[in-house]
Amino acid sequence: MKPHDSIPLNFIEYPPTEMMNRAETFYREMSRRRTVREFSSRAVPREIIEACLRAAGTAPSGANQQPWQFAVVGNPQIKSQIRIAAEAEEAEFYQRRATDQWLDALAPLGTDANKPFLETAPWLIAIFYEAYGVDAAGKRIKHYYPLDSVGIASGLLIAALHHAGLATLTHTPSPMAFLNKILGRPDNERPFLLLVVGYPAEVAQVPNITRKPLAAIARFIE
Ligand code: IYR
Repeated sequence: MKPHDSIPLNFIEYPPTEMMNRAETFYREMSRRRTVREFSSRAVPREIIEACLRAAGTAPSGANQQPWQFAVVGNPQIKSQIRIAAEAEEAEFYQRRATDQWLDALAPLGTDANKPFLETAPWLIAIFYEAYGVDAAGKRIKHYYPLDSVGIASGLLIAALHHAGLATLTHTPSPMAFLNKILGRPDNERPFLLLVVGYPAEVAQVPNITRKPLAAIARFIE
């Protein structure tokens, strides 16, 4: 490696049995995560969301540019504006834009253009990636792998929220440019995901779908 500013790594080593236990426990915890589409209006303290966002902000990113922005909406008027704009796009999608093949693929999920959860859930986290940076003088800074980076950060955020005891929905109305307008975000910030966060409704049901077994998603070349 070339000379560069460095500090000691803060690494913790566990005995192998403890490693196995931690790996299994984490898997079991994550396997309980389900995308939820019926939310309670129960309040969720902002501090919990903040701690989960700090975890998301630890994600690796291209050249450590951390090209992500999280706009966290709890304001009922803004949530309502987001719902109206998202449902307009979704109506277009379900009535015109989606191919029959796409609608068939979505059938097991039971989704439609109605998105009441955008108002019911206490928090909406609009996640943006910075397509490019802007320095103090207003000059553009090239960003490397911003989409990939924000995807990783979003994965960590979903895991952190689930681990904290909250339900999430990865919602992607398309196109999502209305989020820039409603939330006043600049042009270099591009919407990536609208994450709906809260407690599930007491009656919440989820689609009866399964996850692929390990053998179908991984192979070992030893
Ligand atoms: N954005 C629409 C449609 C939709 C698309 C996919 I791919 C999904 O996995 C789920 C939904 C909607 O939110 O209803």
